[in-house]
Order: sequence, then C-alpha cells, then structure tokens
Amino acid sequence: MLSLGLAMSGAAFGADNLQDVMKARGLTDKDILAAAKTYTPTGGRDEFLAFSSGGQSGDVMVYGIPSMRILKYIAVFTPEPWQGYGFDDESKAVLAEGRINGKDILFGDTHHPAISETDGKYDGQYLFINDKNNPRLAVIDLKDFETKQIVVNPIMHSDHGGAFVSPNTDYIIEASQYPSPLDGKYAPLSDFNKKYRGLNTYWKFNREAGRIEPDNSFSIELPPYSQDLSDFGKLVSDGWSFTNSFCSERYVGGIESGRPPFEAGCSQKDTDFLHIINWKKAAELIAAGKGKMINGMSVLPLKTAVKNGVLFLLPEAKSPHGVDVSPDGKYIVVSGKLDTHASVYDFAKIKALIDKKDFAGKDDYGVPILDMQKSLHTQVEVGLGPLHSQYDSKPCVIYTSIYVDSMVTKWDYCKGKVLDQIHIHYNIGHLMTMEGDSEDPQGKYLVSLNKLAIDRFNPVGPLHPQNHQLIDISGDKMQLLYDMPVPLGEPHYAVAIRADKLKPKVRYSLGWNSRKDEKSEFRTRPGREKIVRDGNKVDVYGTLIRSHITPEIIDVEEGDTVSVHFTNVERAEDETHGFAINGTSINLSVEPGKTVSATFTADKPGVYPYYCTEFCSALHLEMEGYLLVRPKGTKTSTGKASQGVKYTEADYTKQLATNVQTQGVIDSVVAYITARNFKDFKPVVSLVEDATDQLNFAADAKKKSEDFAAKKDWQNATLWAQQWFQYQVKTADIGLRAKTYLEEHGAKLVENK
Ligand code: CUK
Ligand code: CUA
Repeated sequence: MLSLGLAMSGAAFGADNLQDVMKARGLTDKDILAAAKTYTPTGGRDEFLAFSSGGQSGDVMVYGIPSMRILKYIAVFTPEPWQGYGFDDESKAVLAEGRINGKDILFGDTHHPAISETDGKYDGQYLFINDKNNPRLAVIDLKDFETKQIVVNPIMHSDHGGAFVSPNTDYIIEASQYPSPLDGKYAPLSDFNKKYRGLNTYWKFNREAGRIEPDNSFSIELPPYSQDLSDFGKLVSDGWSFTNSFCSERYVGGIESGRPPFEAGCSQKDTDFLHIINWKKAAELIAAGKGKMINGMSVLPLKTAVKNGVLFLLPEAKSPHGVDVSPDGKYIVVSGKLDTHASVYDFAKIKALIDKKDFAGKDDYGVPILDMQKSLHTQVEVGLGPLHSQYDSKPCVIYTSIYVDSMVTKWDYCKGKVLDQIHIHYNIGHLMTMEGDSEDPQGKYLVSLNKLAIDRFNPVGPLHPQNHQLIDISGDKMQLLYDMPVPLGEPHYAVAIRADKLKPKVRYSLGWNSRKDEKSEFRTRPGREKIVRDGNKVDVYGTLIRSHITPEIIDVEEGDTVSVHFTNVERAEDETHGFAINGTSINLSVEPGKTVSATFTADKPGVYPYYCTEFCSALHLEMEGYLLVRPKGTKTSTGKASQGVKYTEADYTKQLATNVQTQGVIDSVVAYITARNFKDFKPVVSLVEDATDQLNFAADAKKKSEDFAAKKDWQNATLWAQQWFQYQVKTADIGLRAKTYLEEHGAKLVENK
C-alpha cells in the first residue's frame, strides 16, 4: 500500500490505455471503481456540500461530496485575510461582537455546525457553529457564505453541546461543558457542589432577520455535571431536548498536589446522566416570568425546572459522548466512550415513566432519575469506544463511530444487531451521513472524520493533517472511496446537504454592507467618487472596476484618520477586486456589488502604493494608486504629474487604427452570439450584460478621445484612445468566454427577425 505513490512512474502519464495506467500505478479494479465514483470531470458539480468545523482554526470548511474538493473556508471566529475578514471595518464589527470582558478573542475552537431546518428537514438557509473555548455561537448566512453574527454566552465558561437546531430552527442549543459559577465570580473548588453549575442555553433565532435574539433567549440551570453533546427531539419527541454528561461524580482533580487526576475520578461510576429537558415548557415558564436574570441572561433556576417537570435524568453508560435522535424521533441513541455498547432509548417509554411519575430516585439536587432498564429499547455491542451516530435513508439503519477500534459499525437499531463494520485510518471522531441528523436522511455517502492520519499522506513534519475518509454506504457492505487530508484545525463535526437546496447569490445589490445585510451608508456610484475632509478625518468614497481604483491618488496629511470606502461596481460573476495599502494591515475583498471600508491613521509621512490584490483582468497590475502622506503642516503639491510618453498625431492615428480593427473582432463575436439562442443560457446572458457595460465604458472613452483629437490635443487624445482600447479588450475577453460557452453547450442558430 505504502509503495503506491512510489510505484507511479512517468510511463503512467504517457499511457492512454486503462490497463497500462493501472499497471504502472499499481491500481486494482476496486481502486478504479472508487475513482469512478468520486472523480468529477472539469466543470462538474457535486451532489452534496459538506460544512465541516475547522476546529482550532476557528472557521468552517466547505467541500463537495463525492469529489471531496475543498471549495471554501468560511472565516468565523478568526481573522482571515483572503475574505478581508477582520481586516475591513464591517467584519471587524462582527468579530467585535465576540469580545469577552472587553477583550478581542481572535481564536475559536469550532465544534458542531448545524444547518437550519424547516419541519425537521435541512432548508439550506443558515449555518450555526459554536466555539467551545469561549462559549460563543455564530450565524452564517448561506446566501453568501458569510458570518453575520457572533453571540457570547454571558454566563457559561465553555461549551460543547452546541450547535443543534430545533426542527423549525426557533431555538439553537448551546450546552456548557465544564461547570463553573454562573455569575462569573470566583468560588473555591471546595464550593464545587454548591456554587458551580452546568447550563443549557436555548438561543432564539429570528429567521426573517437572520439573527439570534439574545433578549428572547434563555438558559436552564443544571447540576454541575460536565454536560456534553445535545440533540433536539423531533416529531413524537418534539418539544424535548436531550443532553448527556460525563463526570457526574463531580470529581475535581489536582494531580500536581497528589490527587488522582480528573480522568480517574471522572470515571468511577458505571453510569452518567442523560438530561431530558422539556424545553417548550421551559420557554413558557420563562415567558411567565419564572426566570432569574444573571449577567443579562434569563435563567430558569434548577429548583423551578425540577418543580415544573422540565428536567429529568436517565442513567447512561459510562462517559457517554454522542446523543442522536432517530429520524422519526422515537429513539435516542447514546454511546458510552468507556463501554462497548450503544444504548437505544425508547422515547415512548421515557414519556410514560415521566407521565406516571415513576422515578427510580433523585440526584443530590432533587432531579428525578428514571430507571435505565425501563427506558431502554435495546443495547448493542458495537465496538470499543463508540462515540457518535448518524442515520441512513434506509429505515432502522445507523452508523456509529468506534474510536478505539478505529472503525465504523453499521447496525440496526430497531432489531438491535450489527450489520457491517469497516476499518478507517485512524481514530474516528464524528461521522457524517448526508442530512443524517435530520428527519430526512439522504443515504449514499458517509464521511469518517478521523483524528489522526499517521502514514496516510506524504510526510509534512510532526504536525500531520487530519483525514476525512469518504465511504460508500449505498450497498450492504460499506466501501472506502477516498482519503482527503484536512490541513487545518481538527474538524469535530460536519453536516452535508443536497447541493440543490442551496441558492447562493452571484452578486450583491450595488452598494451592499454584507455583514449588516443592508445598503451601505458609504456606497458610491461610478462618477460620484469623492474625498471628503472634516478636520483631520478624511473619508474616501471610491469605486473598483476592471482595471482601476478610483480615486487613484489619495492625498492626506500626517496624523489624519483615513477611512476608505470602496464599492465594487462590477456586475460580472466572479469579478472580485481586492484592495491593499503598503504599510498597513489592510486587505479588502470586494465582491461585485459590495461596499467595504477600512480605517487607519496616516501616522508616518511617506508614499504608500496601493493596489488590487485579485488578478482580475489583463491590466490587473495597473490597478494601482498612491496614498501620499504629507508631513504635518505642508500643502498638496500643485506640480504636474509625470505624463509618460509624449504623443503625436501619428501615435493617435496608429492607436485609432488598432481600435477599429479590435472593433471588427468584437463585432464578429457579437454576430456569432446574437445569431444563436444565447438567451437560453443564463451564464451567457450575464456575460452579455457585462460585455455591454464594458462597451458603454468604451464608448465613453472613445468620445473623450475624439473630443481631445478635435482640439488637436494628441497627448490626451491618444491616452483616451488607449483607455478605449482597454475596454475593448475586456469586451472581447468576455465575448469570447460567452462564445466558448455556447460552443461547448451546443447552442443553436436562430432565425433573425
Ligand atoms: S466532539 Cu466528539 S469527536 Cu462532538 Cu468535541 Cu470531537
Ligand atoms: Cu482588480 Cu486586480
């Protein structure tokens, strides 16, 4: 196996016979089949898109399935320069929402992404993800794949069991992990049982606004167990949520002072507690004023929760990890990390015990405990160290990740029997099936999110990538198809959605503040660019379009506070411009239609070039300008700027001839396109729109050139003729792209009317 890479010889590439290539690269029939199931020809699309947490990178990774091609990293809790995230004023405002105690927190440990649901099915509108280290939750809008909001939990000190959405996304769960005092004050560990608490927060989501409403959110105080993962009930179990826990021993370590460590003390008992929460009742109690405000968060006290039948406990096998509600909402599957079994609880049994008040006892906080045996449907031996489970489209079929044994177990949770097992490489954490945690799993593929890669890839030093393995689950036997290195943080969980449910936009409406989702107060139309000075504050209202930044010269005085606001006035798909200024930490990503700002102090006199950082057109390198910072008290220079070459009438005539010739090329392309049914091809229609824009600019430059020529100002006449030519080149480029598209997609000739 390991020699596979080395066996590849130059001969493989010369060969065009499949057998020869297989031989040269040492490939088996099985490999070829796997390749055929994942290979996506150029221009091809994937059936599913996966959103994976980026772990310590504080972001979200987006990739296609089955090709496993990475499409994007969405910056969430951590600055990311390509997207200008944390480098422009608009996104800095989003990151600032995530400040804690006035401090910037530029690291996030992203864990569990969740896609918004309507009636328990993925709807493709929003994505949520939590930060375990600093309990925060982020909202990403899938219309533009941008982070819109970060909310900080004001009373938690770590979270793990989020983000999970209710079947209609009215609430998002965030469950704390390590107990701590809710008021954020100091309390000695000797007060652990009395003053430390666990917590579940139910964040209220306003779908129309696309934002979480902290004021309408609430929390439930829980005993100081280490609450772990959560899941919402669905259908028959709708209105309930489930959160498991470990260390219900409430043990506190202290290895440095000779106490047995946390890991020993936290696994003394044979069982921990699954928390069963009637969240709809909790929401009613909060609405009825039964909550207590702590640090601005409305909290349902533990006593009130117990008294009103909101909270129940159910023993679960030692140190559990995942809790996963079945698509029909009838079963709750829990795996104990230190047990070889997965436990299937029957919600109907649980509900009956609660209704009859048939309890096996109470914990130290008075929370009723249900009887484990009376609640179980079945227990199945699935392997050593079961962690997480995901569902198949086939009824009763579930997949569980087995950490210690490094495998995936496929089993039947209705009949309680193992169906198949496959070894993975190595140490699987979460696993993901397509829409596999919704009411409508799509089957087909499973991705194993492995913690270690060890020997799977070319070595790149002691820090290895993670390994996501794609597995075909369409047949009876699972089949490994693909290894994808993840050179980023450690992805915990991922969710995958049918790609056709996503409807991202191609451009923003002109002058858009994408982080606030409203028209930017700084939007600027072409021709209306201006520099406004107010005392020592300078605002630059500029535009970006192939291939110039307007203004091209920004002249300020030492000590000025400068804000640049750029609007990308392109309408063309994928014509993003960047903007970076030497000597600053500014890089903007300005997608078509967007308005982005950056503010800085011009603290040192000097000359600072700025330029577009996206290779946007043939004259991209000329998409440039100068920031001039004059020494304090000096005036703007009135001298003439360098004119470059001195032009004569002959130069003008020569350029004119070139332009006329170029126009001929454009005309022939236009004739080709308009003679065909181009309107039937949406991408071509937008290319034609874009080309028309460029032709209008060309006409404008042509007019300027001709006006100067009439005045015999050959210098300006030639320069504008050259600008006219630039627009022609862009038009031709776009036109040829449209023509190629039509050729490749079999456009037909239409009758000329
Ligand atoms: S988790 Cu289980 S393997 Cu959901 Cu933090 Cu990482
Ligand atoms: Cu715009 Cu390069």
